[in-house]
Amino acid sequence: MKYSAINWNRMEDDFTKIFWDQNVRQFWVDEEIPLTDDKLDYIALSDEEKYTYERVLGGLTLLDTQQGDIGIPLMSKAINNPHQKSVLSFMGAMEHMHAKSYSSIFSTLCSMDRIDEIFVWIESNDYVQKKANIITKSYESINNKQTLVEAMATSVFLESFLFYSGFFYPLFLSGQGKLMNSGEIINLIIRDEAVHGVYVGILAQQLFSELSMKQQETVYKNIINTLNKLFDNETRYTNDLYSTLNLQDQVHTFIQYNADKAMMNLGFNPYFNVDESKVNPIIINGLRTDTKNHDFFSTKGNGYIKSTKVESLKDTDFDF
Ligand code: MN3
Ligand code: MN3
Repeated sequence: MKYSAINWNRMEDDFTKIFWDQNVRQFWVDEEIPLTDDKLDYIALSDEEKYTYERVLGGLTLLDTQQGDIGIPLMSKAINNPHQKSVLSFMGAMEHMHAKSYSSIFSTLCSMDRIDEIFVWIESNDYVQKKANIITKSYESINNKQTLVEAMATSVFLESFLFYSGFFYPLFLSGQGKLMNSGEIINLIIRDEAVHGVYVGILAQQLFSELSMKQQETVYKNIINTLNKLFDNETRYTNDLYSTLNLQDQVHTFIQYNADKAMMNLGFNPYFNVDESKVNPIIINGLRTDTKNHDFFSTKGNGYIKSTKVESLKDTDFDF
């Protein structure tokens, strides 16, 4: 057996180098974003708002932990292309950065006792646990090309759909000028997840096209089945988290909108057919990270001033 080294001068596909570059350009570190200004906003929140904000970030922490620990390594192990493995590993490191950044927010806003309560809640909430279970099972079932495509679809659901039930609340608050610095971290994470969802989606589409018609039918059916299972659970999760604030209906619409995006990242038709006009404009506006990253002089939504060249993701970055 011969061991081969990665050669970046001989690429095996025509898109992975673009994604490597994009991931590197977007690199950021949570500690470089000042968060202390959010403290006063947090204190002014009602008990219900504080509770929801903390649980929402707790749920997001679990998803990032899983994606970094289990999802990305298992997908990477199952593919052979060395450059694709590199991009996945880079993305995996960022998942750990995301997970850590929520802890930075917690340590700025909450007492140690409150932080401990969040992590106890993560382990005791049935919906969060069920979601983690569905995702982990999908990754652990990888044993051939079909199950790899299915796991990659689950991964895209995580990146492009499931995160958004959590992103909703920080976007909702920062859209009203509250907790803007934490909102900046959320924006950086959203920018990363957008690239992750597109990249894993492309890998899944390539493998899917190599399957026979019959295999494709089965795989598609399994993917839709997973989507429905995750959506059903996500509906219960958002009812549980958001109904005290009466935001659950808005969140349902928003996650359907994002589930459609996930389906499109996988090269499939939208499933729920919820377009942008149905989503609260505050949230849609908050998703647009492009207007903030170049303005280093404003204090609004601009905590991040690392000297690495920061460029927003454009649709044209993904024209091949
Ligand atoms: Mn992440
Ligand atoms: Mn990700």
